[in-house]
Amino acid sequence: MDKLFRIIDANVNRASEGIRVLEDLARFYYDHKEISEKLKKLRHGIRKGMMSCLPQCIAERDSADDVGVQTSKELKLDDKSTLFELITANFKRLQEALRVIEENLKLLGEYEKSKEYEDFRFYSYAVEKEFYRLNAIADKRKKLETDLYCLTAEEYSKGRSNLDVVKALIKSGIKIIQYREKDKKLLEKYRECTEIRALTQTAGVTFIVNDDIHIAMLVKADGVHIGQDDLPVEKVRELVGEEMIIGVSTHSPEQAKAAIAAGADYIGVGPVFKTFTKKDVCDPVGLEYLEYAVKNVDIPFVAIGGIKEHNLSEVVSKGAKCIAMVTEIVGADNIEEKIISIRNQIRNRNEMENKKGDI
Ligand code: 3NM
Repeated sequence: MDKLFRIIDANVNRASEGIRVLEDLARFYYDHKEISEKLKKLRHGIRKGMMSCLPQCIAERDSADDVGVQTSKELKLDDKSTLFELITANFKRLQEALRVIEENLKLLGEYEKSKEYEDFRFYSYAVEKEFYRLNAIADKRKKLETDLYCLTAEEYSKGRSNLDVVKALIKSGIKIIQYREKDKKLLEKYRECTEIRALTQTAGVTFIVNDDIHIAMLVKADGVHIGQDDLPVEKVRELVGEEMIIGVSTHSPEQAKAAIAAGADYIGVGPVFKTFTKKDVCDPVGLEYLEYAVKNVDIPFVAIGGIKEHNLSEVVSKGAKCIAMVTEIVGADNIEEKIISIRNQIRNRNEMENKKGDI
């Protein structure tokens, strides 16, 4: 029976090492204090629970003659290429090790202790779920990193189709495109979104569908954007899952707080200026709400509403990192030239603001 301590020893080490990998990811990669603390406590609990039998464990340890080492080296089953794989492998390592400890403790007559390890295992399942959410949020944030967010609006596109506009946007290097089309039939919207998804997928462009959650899901868009009168964010999350981006239009600090608390991945902040593109939107909230967002909103947000080349610098100098524009871009004679010009302005204005900050 002493050999069982050899198994327990190997699995306490296996579990602790697995947790270490995860703990350091939470701490240094995701900067997530809470999850990193939970893992640390779990690691200590697993080690501490075995302190009483540590002498037997050490006595039975014989890593030099471990018959599994060579096989592990040869098989290369532990190769990983994504963070997701790394996270999954280490949670599985942890949970499998805990199960082995549990079973062996039972054989050693340590039933109560085995139940403690069962609790650790169940706790690890809960932390695993939180960790995946963290990973999904990081992936979504990456997809939202850009300076210019473009939306379709065929009625203002100077006779060009939504698809033509999308092609021009992609060619110009736009990284986020939202399909927004209020007046078309569902089937037509679905068909257009299917084509846009294919184009954006190939180009590595983030694709977001306005309002129509079912279309976003069917075409496997990266996200869906909803307004204040649409389904509650929590319910949309239930439908679309953790991986899909949910954006919410907000027009006041209260709406921003509510959207963030409900789990929005980004918010629209606007309308900054008067706009005729969104028919049922409130009066402009001016730059005041944008200033609030810059100071207080800690998820990505996009400034939107009436933003044109001539007033762009005001928005950028207030600190907006991502600007959404509809008519200024889809209605331009030459979309590519327009985008180059807008981006130059954003860059120049940001450089100016940074220099001011350095003085
Ligand atoms: N959402 P343009 S304003 C789609 O404030 C949209 O939530 C807004 O169009 C909001 O750039 C708006 O042509 C329309 O003014 C923006």
